[in-house]
Amino acid sequence: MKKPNLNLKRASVLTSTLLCSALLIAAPLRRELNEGWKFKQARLNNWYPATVPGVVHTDLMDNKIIEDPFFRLNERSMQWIDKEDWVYQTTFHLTPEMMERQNIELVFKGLDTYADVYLNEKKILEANNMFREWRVVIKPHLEAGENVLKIYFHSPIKVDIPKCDALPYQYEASNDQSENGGVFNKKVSVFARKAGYHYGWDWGPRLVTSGIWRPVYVEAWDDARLNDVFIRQQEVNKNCATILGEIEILADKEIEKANISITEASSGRVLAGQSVSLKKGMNKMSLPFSIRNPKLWWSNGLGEQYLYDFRTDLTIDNRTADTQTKKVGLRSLKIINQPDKDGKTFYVELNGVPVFAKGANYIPQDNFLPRVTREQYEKTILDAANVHMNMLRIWGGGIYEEDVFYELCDRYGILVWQDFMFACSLYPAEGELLENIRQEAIDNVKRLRNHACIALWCGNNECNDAWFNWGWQKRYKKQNPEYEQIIWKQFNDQYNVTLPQVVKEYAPESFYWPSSPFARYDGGSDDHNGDRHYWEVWHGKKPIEMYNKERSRFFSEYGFQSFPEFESVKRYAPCEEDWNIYSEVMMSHQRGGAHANELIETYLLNEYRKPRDFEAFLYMNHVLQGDAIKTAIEAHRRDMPYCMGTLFWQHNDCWPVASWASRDYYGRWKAQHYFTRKAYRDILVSPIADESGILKVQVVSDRLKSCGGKLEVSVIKLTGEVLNQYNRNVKIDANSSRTLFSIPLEEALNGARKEDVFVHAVLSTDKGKNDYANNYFLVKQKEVNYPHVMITKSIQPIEDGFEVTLNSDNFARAVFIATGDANSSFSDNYFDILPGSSVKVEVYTDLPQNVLEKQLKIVSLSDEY
Ligand code: BMA
Repeated sequence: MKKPNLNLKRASVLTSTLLCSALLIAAPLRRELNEGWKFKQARLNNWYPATVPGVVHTDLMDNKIIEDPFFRLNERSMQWIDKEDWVYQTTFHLTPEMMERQNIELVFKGLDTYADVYLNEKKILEANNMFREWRVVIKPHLEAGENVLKIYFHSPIKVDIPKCDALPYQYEASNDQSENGGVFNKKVSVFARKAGYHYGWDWGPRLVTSGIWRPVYVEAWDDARLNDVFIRQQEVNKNCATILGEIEILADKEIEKANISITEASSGRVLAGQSVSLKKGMNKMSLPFSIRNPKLWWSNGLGEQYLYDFRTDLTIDNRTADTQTKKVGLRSLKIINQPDKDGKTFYVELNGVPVFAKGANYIPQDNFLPRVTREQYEKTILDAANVHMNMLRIWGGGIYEEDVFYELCDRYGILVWQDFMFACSLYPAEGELLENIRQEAIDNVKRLRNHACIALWCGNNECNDAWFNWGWQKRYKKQNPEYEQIIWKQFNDQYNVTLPQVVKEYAPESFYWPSSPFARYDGGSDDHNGDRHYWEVWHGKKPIEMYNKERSRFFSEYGFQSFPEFESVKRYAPCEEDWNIYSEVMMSHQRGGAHANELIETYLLNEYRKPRDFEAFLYMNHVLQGDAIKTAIEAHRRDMPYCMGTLFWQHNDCWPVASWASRDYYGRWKAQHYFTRKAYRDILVSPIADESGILKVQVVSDRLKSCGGKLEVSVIKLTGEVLNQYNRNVKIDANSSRTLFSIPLEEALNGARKEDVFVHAVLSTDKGKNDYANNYFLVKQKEVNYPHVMITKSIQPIEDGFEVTLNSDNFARAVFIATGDANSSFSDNYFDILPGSSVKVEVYTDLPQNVLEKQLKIVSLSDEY
């Protein structure tokens, strides 16, 4: 289990340049403007203190003007905020040393969204895209003493409603909750280059923010500075990495002689160096170099995540004018999308090896983005790495993530499927707006292209499928064929021309995929080409066992809903009257509506028996969700190499809600996340009975080397009697999926009834060091004859908590342990205890032993009926 790395470099705008500025006289000076800010409603006069970076909702909360929007029904009374304009203001002095520099610029890493910026009452910028960075020359407008920086944020709703009203047609935006925002059917989200989920989603509230959401700083420099460094990996293999350092230098005058070099910081070895003359303006140069026998970067589970520190130095007159260090993992990464006998493949090839992608879809961690801490980022990525994920998909309705997200993915080996920020909508992509989109793409491709973790760039989420398969194209055509043509042209210009051009120009070795899911340019997705979002289980109401039948070359989405666990529910719905999934409060935290609740209930009663109360319902909902996704993951892995990826929907929540997430907003793992940890291990042992009455055990290995092992398959009564036990010595091929055991089920059952037994398969490998176990049931959970269980516990103190040993007389299914409202975490949960056996769990908690003894709740499935 990987633990947080406390020494992780702080991701801030103040990176190496600032550190060096103390030592090197000429280096650019930077000063973050994060102090002294105040804000007000534009049409009123009361100023309040503000936090920068931040957004208006959190500032209103900090000043006790509004309550927590996530609590009970509070979101509803906060819809006025996005219809107001807001003003943020601060004053600053620059040191004489900064003021003396020839060039002084103001840099905004992010403004949300329609922002007019004034310096000393002079308008210096009109920003209109949350995802772009803005840099303004301010030297001419600066005062030697106090400077006033004021930012006027226009209501994104008021700015965009007229654009919506002016059109004879509407742009589709299926998740925009305009009614909840009090603007009827005016789906304005498509007009703003702003995170789509702010306007509501089927797991998210409508809270449309404004604010200085990323750092703002002043940068002062003389002569020249490094504008950008791209460590372009042209070809990497185990013998050699061929690299081009593509460097942009901005000079304020002609400089006859400068020197540029790239050094491997840890060894001090200079890899490339060149003497150059600089012209006034932007200078672009390429420094080729190679590294023999490079240490390669691997995704989680396949090897080390080695990162080189490449330092680029710009020297003028023997003084370092600027320096930048990039941490870079060297790897060859390709997406193999080639015709084969079944259709067209879709998989990651890393350092020449086909990699089965195991992971999840990721949405922003909060509606109020700037308050997500580094610790939360680290936990989020570790919660992926520690359940053996190797990929996260940054979904297109959120944001291009913070730098720290990608640094952590580089560090822990999580490949990133990066969507551009477009989802489930059509966008007015022409003229200025298309140019705005192009600039946004350039900013973000340039910002992220050095990260080893970036696996691919993808045009959007589901827009292509929506056009062809959800009836959108037909609807426009019916309304007016001209509208269909206009919108399709914009669509094509955006996803099939502009975005791929940007990727080709700024990250030439990267792969661009027009949409997710995608199969071909003239139609929707399918099951034998490209990637697929499979929602027939859940949205399509198909039975869970369909996961065992449906195929794809790469499942980039599928999911199953659950509510958060009871302790989490109590934080946002604390009143007893709330404790019913149809209560007003619970419904407001279920954005799939009553329909989604009914789906959970229907699936639950199809698969399990009736839970005895609300709390039991929440627990059983978790087991249901966990079992469903476990079924899907195992099926997808068994189907490799036809299928080469499985990313469930979704890794996290942005507020407390019923959703498809496997961890709730407060970071608590649901059953699904614990089940995922087992299902995503490097080796999967997956028993399954097929329709012809054969019980087989399939073993899937992601390892790059073959290994031997002992496979033991037992058919056991839930009360403990072993009916049959089979032992096989097996060889497990590298990167393979094979059936290593099969037997007629009748024979294995030995006359026992399916309802009374479970199949237990264990593979022991690596000289007995590793056991891979799995339990399998031959009937639906509601038909299993779970006997009543007696679980006894004993508790031993350990560092940071206690070791709890649980013993059960009979088979105990999905044993859930909880410590009430205490903030505890568990080494495992929702685990099975075999009849007459024990399981040891570590509980990390602040509770003293006597309180834990009293408070520890232990539940298993048979108790909850
Ligand atoms: C997928 C996503 C999201 C959505 C989820 C659940 O298709 O792309 O837009 O939230 O389904 O419905």
